[in-house]
Amino acid sequence: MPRRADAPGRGAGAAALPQPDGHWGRDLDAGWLNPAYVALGSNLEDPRAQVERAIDALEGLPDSRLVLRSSLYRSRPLGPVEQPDFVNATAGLLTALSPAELLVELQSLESRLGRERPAVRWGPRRIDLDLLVHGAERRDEPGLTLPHPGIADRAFVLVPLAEIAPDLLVPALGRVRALLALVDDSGVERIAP
Ligand code: A4P
Ligand code: MG
Repeated sequence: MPRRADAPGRGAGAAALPQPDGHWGRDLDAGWLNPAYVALGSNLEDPRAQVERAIDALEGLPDSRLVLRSSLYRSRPLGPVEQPDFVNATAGLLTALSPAELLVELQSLESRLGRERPAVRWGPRRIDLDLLVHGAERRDEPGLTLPHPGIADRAFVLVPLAEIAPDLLVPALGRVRALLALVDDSGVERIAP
């Protein structure tokens, strides 16, 4: 079950975040908030602890609130590199940060959590934080593509995302539950609430 980030262990209902149809509401401190979704992955040095630590750290992002956190999932590695299984999860935020500002914050969090750039593309890593969706944003710029280009064919993203936001409309792609129905999710297994 998806969990409200401020109430670990309690079910929260599926679609607690608004659809990405633009600005959502005004927050007294932070200004206008957009829903944003983040994918987390690790397959080095106690991956489960790495992902849990990273989700906890999302609570501290500036001008943002962590609203939803998925369960943790073990997944078979995707890609050409032989490497250990991953632990994956997703989180839902409400944020006043722009997409570029949020990506900078996620990358700085990766560094603080000890991420080193993998020696090979798609290689093993201690922690990876990808920005999946930011409101209704669509962009393809050096350094930032939205929605994240890997969403539609990655069961290790769609399974945890469908847990917290099955009705989320991923810009230009469709609803999460429909995208999930199109992928083979047999290599993704829930391991912790
Ligand atoms: N970038 C562009 N758009 C975005 C975005 N929306 N979110 C740029 C995050 N980053 C974005 O990312 C490389 C560059 O992508 C950055 O410079 C950023 O500006 P990175 O995190 O530095 O490097 P990476 O993660 O090694 O590369 P890449 O291509 O993002 O790898 P992926 O796609 O993250 O795949 N198998 C399983 N089961 N589970 C996994 O989590 N992960 C990977 C890595 C491979 N296989 C996996 C998993
Ligand atoms: Mg990445």
